[in-house]
Amino acid sequence: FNPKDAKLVMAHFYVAFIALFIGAFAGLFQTLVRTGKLMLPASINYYQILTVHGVLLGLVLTTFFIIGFIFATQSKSCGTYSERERRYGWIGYWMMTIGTLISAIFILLGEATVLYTMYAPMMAHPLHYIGLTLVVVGSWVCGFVVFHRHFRWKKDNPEKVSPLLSFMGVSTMIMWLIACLGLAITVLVQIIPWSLGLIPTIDVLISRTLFWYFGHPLVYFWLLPAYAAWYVIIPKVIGGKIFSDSLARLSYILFILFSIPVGFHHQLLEPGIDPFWKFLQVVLTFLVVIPSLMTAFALFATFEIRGRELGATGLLGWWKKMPWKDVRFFAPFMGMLFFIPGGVGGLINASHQMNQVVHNTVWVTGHFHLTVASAVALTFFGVMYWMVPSITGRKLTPAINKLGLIQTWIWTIGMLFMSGSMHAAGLIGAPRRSAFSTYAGNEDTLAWIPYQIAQAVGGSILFIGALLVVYIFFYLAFKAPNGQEDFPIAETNNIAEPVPPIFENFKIWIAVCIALILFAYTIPFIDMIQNAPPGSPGWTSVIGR
Ligand code: HAS
Repeated sequence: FNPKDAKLVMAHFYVAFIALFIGAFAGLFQTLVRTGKLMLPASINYYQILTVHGVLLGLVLTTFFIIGFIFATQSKSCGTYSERERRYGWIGYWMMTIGTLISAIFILLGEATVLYTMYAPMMAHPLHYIGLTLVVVGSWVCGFVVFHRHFRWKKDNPEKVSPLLSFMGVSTMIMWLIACLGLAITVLVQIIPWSLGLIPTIDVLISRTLFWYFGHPLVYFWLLPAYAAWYVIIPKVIGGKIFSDSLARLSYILFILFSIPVGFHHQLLEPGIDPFWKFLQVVLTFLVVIPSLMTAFALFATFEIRGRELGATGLLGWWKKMPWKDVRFFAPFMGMLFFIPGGVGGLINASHQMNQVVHNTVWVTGHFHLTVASAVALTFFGVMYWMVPSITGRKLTPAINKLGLIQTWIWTIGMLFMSGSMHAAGLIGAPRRSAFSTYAGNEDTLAWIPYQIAQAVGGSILFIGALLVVYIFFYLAFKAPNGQEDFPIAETNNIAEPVPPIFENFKIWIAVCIALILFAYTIPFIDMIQNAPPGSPGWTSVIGR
């Protein structure tokens, strides 16, 4: 692996794992506060640590790890970056790092206690938003590096199908860029002028709608790199092949198309949006489930084909043939298992009537701890265990492999307790995003307490899991013995259909994606602007209605 590319990748991973270390402390304190047994010192506010937790783990850890991962897999599959591409990679990295530091300072000063979702009506110090803008713009610069490397490869190999991992990196970044437009508009046009005092108020509905236009694809920005590992890395780790290159590409194309025009499923209970458009976006939400079902199908097929090669029989005979003692397989596999209830929870959330039961309860927190904090996080850990030694010229020793297996079990057990009790408490009405309160000894509230204690037990176990993975990361980066570690990239099964050339034509998919966005959002936005209540003229003064 090219050492200069390795340096760039590792720089991203250092920030990601430092974010995990600090974010995990904030998570532990949150679960303890919610039991009612721990009081934070008066100088620290519950929402401040909730913001630290959400921003560091949901935004910083993920974005830095994902960009490092895409750089590494692209450098390996397309060949190393040119000096110029690498220079831009570093520019993007420093923009993101400086942006993170600025935002972190204002969160720690208590000037930006607005949670990771940061939409109006809560307001932070303008520099917090400017810091986050730098993070996003830095990630775009990195995105352009990924595009450039991909199309340079295409130019050098005009007749060939592009490497699958690079295709996946490009698809992820296309979706990310289009999604970020919503965030950029609300932050630059509404929120920053408002927080600077240039405009007195802003339209909260428009701000939230623009945020969720971005917020839902954000979750697929987290998911798609994990899917890349499931489709391309895991088959190699188990000694098999990719079930179908075309199927994998098609599922990424479907994510480009359907990830974005679905933001209303986060706003189903919000007034001011016509039910027809909510219904339409719920239908589109169910369409974005299809590529995940395709992924599940492809994974089962991969496991079964490999199992049969090794002599397995029957429907689930493959189970006995998998390399359970190899953390590179075991950690992502546990992530896959978590994603089954996580996905089912998503379907429940997206169903309009059921959303009324779960919205704004701690059920939703349980849902995203199964998806991003389990399926995605365990896959990232599984990748880190081999990627760090592989690109830095070290070895994943048997002892560290074993420690990784223990870490995966700790995370799994902690999450079962924490997320399980979050789901249960949510169904009996426990709100999300709230510090401990018995609401003056209300009976319903008292029923939540045992679940909140179970959450704290799970949260404490998870905290140990987080410390362990951070330790393993730094050990692998600095202390593990020198050697060679495999960079596992699977080949495609030769019985699979060849990739249709249209799959590589991103222009078509971007055009369809934009058409779908315009269809799903134009009339609702016209409605919102026309029906903006008097007193929400921040929007008016900017647009000049
Ligand atoms: Fe979600 C809220 C709907 C997926 C994250 N979601 C959130 C929030 C986050 C989040 C962070 O409709 C909270 C935002 C906030 O702060 O307010 N979500 C969905 C749907 C899906 C979905 C329909 N979410 C995700 C993923 C996330 C994520 C992925 C992060 C990575 N979500 C919602 C809705 C809300 C929501 C509403 C708003 C709720 C509210 O009211 O506020 C779908 O994409 C899920 C599809 C997934 C599947 C599972 C496929 C299974 C696979 C594994 C196969 C396993 C194998 C191993 C092969 C259908 C691929 C098996 C081996 C054996 C032996 C069995």
